[in-house]
Amino acid sequence: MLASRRHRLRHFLWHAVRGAWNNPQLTDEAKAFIRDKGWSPPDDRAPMDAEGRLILDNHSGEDFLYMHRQMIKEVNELLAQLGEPQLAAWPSIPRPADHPDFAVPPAWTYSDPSENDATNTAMAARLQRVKSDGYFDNPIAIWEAFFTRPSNLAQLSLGALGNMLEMTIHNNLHMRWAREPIGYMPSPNFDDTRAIDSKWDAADYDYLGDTYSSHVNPIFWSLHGWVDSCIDRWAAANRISDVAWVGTWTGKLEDGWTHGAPEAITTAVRRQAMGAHGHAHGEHGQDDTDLRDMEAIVQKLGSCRVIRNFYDLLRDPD
Ligand SMILES: [Cu+2]
Repeated sequence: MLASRRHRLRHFLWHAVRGAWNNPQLTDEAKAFIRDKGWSPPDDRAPMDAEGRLILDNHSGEDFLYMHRQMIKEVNELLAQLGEPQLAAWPSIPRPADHPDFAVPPAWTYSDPSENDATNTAMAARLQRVKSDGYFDNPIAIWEAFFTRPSNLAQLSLGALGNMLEMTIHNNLHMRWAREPIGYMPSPNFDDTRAIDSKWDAADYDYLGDTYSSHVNPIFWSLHGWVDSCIDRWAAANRISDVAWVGTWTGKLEDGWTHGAPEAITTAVRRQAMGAHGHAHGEHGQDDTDLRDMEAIVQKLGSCRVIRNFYDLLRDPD
């Protein structure tokens, strides 16, 4: 169900829009286009400023925590309806060789045909490092200790915590547990003239390094379960029983959705999961204006070359 094009596009676009919103390369025309389609973040709330520095006081980190909490909640609801067990969060980040189920997949020879040789070589080396045992000790275990210490949590707003988590431990956990993908989906930054090819909608495209596919991978839910538990630790450290969320952006609210109960998974995806076996009727039979709109926004962002993904951190120098 999570492999549907609709759900992939929602997750991809949610990350892409907010990640690009303050990028100077994103033109006013592109922003107006996105706004017009109902996909702009409220109050221009984005995690980074025009220089790429984290903004810690605008509640955008709450959006990150809230949106993924919503995804977890909805998948758990679906699983309950299907009589399947609930998602299980990592209680702590798995240590090297500790959990056979959560062994770190081996590094591979990174070879994205859209990149040059030097970049691929550098990305392969970075991948080796992120996946090494030493990388668990430093920085992962240090980040984990920092983010779970109540005295630290009592000094951070929830939005600051969300942004810091996302850009440090979370992004790197995605790449540490990523397995060699079935192929490299061309970033719309390179190929903005065509819609994302439907071959990337196949269930085995579950690469943790790409927001188009990461949520199709079971590790995503373990990892995000740990991230989600940080909300509860933060609330406990601050003696808050009911979080007063400000950042609750989950993407465009489709018709019939309410602000009180936004949905990260569309009703169409739900219907598909619950409905008839065999063909995914939800994606064809009904109105797919939302799909076409999302595809158009992806191309617009790509034309400005502003889409970033988890794998992009392999490109960043240490
Ligand atoms: Cu996500």
